[in-house]
Amino acid sequence: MSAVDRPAFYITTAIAYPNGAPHIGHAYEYISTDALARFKRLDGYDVFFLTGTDEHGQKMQQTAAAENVAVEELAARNSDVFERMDKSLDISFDRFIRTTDADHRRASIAIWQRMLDNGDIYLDNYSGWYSVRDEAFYTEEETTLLDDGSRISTETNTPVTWTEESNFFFRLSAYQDKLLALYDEHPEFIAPATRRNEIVSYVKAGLKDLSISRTTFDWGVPVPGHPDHVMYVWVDALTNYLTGVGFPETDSAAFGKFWPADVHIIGKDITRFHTVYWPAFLMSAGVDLPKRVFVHGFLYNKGEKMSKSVGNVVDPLELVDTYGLDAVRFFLLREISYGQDGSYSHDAIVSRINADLANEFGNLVQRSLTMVAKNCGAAIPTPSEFTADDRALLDRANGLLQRCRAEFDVQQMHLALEQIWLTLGETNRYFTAQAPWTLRKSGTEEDLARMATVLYVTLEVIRVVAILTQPAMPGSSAKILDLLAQPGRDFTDIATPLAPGVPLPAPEPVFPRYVEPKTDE
Ligand code: ME8
Repeated sequence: MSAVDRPAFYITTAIAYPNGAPHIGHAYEYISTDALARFKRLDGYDVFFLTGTDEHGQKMQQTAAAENVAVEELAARNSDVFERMDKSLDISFDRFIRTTDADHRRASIAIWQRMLDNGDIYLDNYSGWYSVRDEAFYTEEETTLLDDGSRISTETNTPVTWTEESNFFFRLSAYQDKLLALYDEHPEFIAPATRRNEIVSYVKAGLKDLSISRTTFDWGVPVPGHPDHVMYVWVDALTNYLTGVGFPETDSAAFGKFWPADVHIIGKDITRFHTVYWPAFLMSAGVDLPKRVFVHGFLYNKGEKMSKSVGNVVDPLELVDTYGLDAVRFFLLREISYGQDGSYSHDAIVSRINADLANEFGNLVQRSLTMVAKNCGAAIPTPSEFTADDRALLDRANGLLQRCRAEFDVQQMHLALEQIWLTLGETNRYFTAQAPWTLRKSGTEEDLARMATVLYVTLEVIRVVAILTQPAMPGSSAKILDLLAQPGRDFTDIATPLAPGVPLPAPEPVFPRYVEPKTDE
């Protein structure tokens, strides 16, 4: 099928603030979004996967000043670090957008103009409590006065300062009913449901107009006709999702094909921006709304919060060096219920590597392929008639695609992987019960034929599983499919069973056990 015939699927991550190095929370978001993008590609979609960096705003300017570098330089340097990390993590993005890109500036000005033309932008005096770290305003009631006389946001514990300026405002208050109608008519717009409920209550409580320009610093997209104002960083940041597919050229092929986005993947701290402000901006600008915003949880290091601003950051690439890329990807996708908070620790990662990858999967691959190499002429064995047990297992493997698809469609990758591993568990039990090594020892013609059938069935399940684990573990899955000499790796290829007689390369271990490095005593 050519790209023209394939259905479109547009998926995005949040764009990160490049005011520091990426942490494991960022890596988690990219890996999970990547798994979703890869799944759709393998399932026949023409996927556009957008990620990148959010480079404007006061936070960036302040960090640059503190580090004594030009803000452009800080942004470029750190944006490169993010892009390099994406590549090291096998993130299959189609574009890495930077909000300092020229086309993004055009898109931001265009959306502003559309909101202005719709009568939703006006100039007014503003005073309020601003948190630079959150790049957000708080009302007095949303802040707490500390003993030392300073004030913080009650929700996020970040310092706030009293800010007074003449700002442009967006008439957010006018969108309360429209937003509530959206959540009502499209309950799938915000997931998981707990996030949706929070947002519905928040909007029901009433919306104030939103300050959307700044005059106290200049690192941002200038407001059209008012060069003394820069756009509030979130106006420009959210617009990246439109820039990525060609806005403001709404007649362009890319925009026609990919907008509205199928799903924005974000973390829980930016839900309000994506499910209240963003749809309101788009309604005002007369642009279709994204179909869904999926909110993932936060990752905690053994239960402890880490963030760039706090400084207890774990370098994702160090984890990859220690455990291997696919082990880290698998761990994050399998261990954490997508949409909920999760924790990682050395012991938890090692346990997934040794139990799920080495024992359940790697061992099965190694044992079956070694037997085939030694006893079946190093080629896909020729099965004889299938027994009821063989058929049950093959049917189960063939049904996996549908189950995985149902889970991936609602971003529940951990449940898809659980299904796959239940099937691997079943296959291990089958392999032990059928004991092909005993059949080989017996050596009768009948038993050898049965051994070939058992090995064929086992390899066939491994083939289907390896095709389906590609979104989670692209490298290792490809290696297994190489060991099975299988060029057909799309989901449509699942329906074509292994062809007997195809020569196989020498087996190699794919998922080694994690062994603690020896320490000097
Ligand atoms: O919020 N665990 O950028 P950012 C999981 N520029 N996810 C985490 C996390 C953690 N510990 N910490 C952060 C921004 N994240 C804005 C986004 S989008 C138009 C603009 C997630 O670098 C966070 O929730 O602070 C967000 O989805 C992403 O990492 C980037 O965070």
